[in-house]
Amino acid sequence: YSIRHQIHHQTAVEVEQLDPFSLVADELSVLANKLRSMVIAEVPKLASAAEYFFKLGVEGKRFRPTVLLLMASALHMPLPEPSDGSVGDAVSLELRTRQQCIAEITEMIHVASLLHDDVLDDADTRRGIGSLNFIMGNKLAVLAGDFLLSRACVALASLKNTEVVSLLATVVEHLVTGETMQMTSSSDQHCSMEYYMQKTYYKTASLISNSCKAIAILAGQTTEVAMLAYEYGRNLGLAFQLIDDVLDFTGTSASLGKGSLSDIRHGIVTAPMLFAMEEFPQLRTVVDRGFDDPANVDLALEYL
Ligand code: GRG
Repeated sequence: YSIRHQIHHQTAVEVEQLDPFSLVADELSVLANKLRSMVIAEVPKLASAAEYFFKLGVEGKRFRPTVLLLMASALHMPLPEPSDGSVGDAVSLELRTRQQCIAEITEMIHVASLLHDDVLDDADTRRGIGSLNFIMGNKLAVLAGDFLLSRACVALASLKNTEVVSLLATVVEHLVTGETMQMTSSSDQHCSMEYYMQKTYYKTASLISNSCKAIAILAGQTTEVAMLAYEYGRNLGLAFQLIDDVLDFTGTSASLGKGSLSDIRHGIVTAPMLFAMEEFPQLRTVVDRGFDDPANVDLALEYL
């Protein structure tokens, strides 16, 4: 309500200049504390691994929670009165708290996927510091990711909404599917914009779109509104990854918080390369040679 109230009293230009992150700054700091309390583990080694990316200063941009908290504000609806005259389910949380829970679950799934991704890519930096696998080794990084997924599942179950559980559980399958599709993105048969967009949906947009839809479902919105929330998240997620893929070519290690040119070095073909291949078909032969040889990376970069 307070966000809607703030926006209502602004002119169109002022609304355009609003910083979305600052609109939910208070809720983001509540979320940060909640996440820190949710990732406490029994065994000290696992505890320090699990909390690694939830510490102050290395929390990341919090893009997904910000989108979800804003979506929650936009779709805020009162909880229906319990029909049986009771005070309501003892564990039923306030709607807003339930929606905040989606933001927390989404961030935990996201961080789990980053931890596993860094192991798969053998990446040594993330968010401007050493990746967890670099600091504590691959084994602990995999286990910490599994631990976060488990905590996300428990939080998801506490919402007691089977549709929402199913949506977010499917997202984990999508993340794995997208990551697997990416492994063959440079092969001739997969070098297409269609394949790239499908992979990008699974790898990045599914988490954002399905969690936006979950927010709408929890708010008791109609199927139509839930689908609009989903479409909004899907497009935002696709745009987010497209920009991320461009930045991989144009950014610096300092601005990215991790090494640049990481995709091409891993033989991953993304949108900038696909556009360049459309314009320069001879780039195909460079891609076919693979990018183990740095000279071939340099050659491909000349076309971009
Ligand atoms: C264990 C859930 C799980 C998945 C395994 C490894 C894997 C399958 C999926 C990886 C998916 C992945 C890393 C997609 C990239 C998404 C992306 C654009 C990440 C960067 O997001 P930012 O910029 O990161 O929001 P910060 O650091 O700001 O949170």
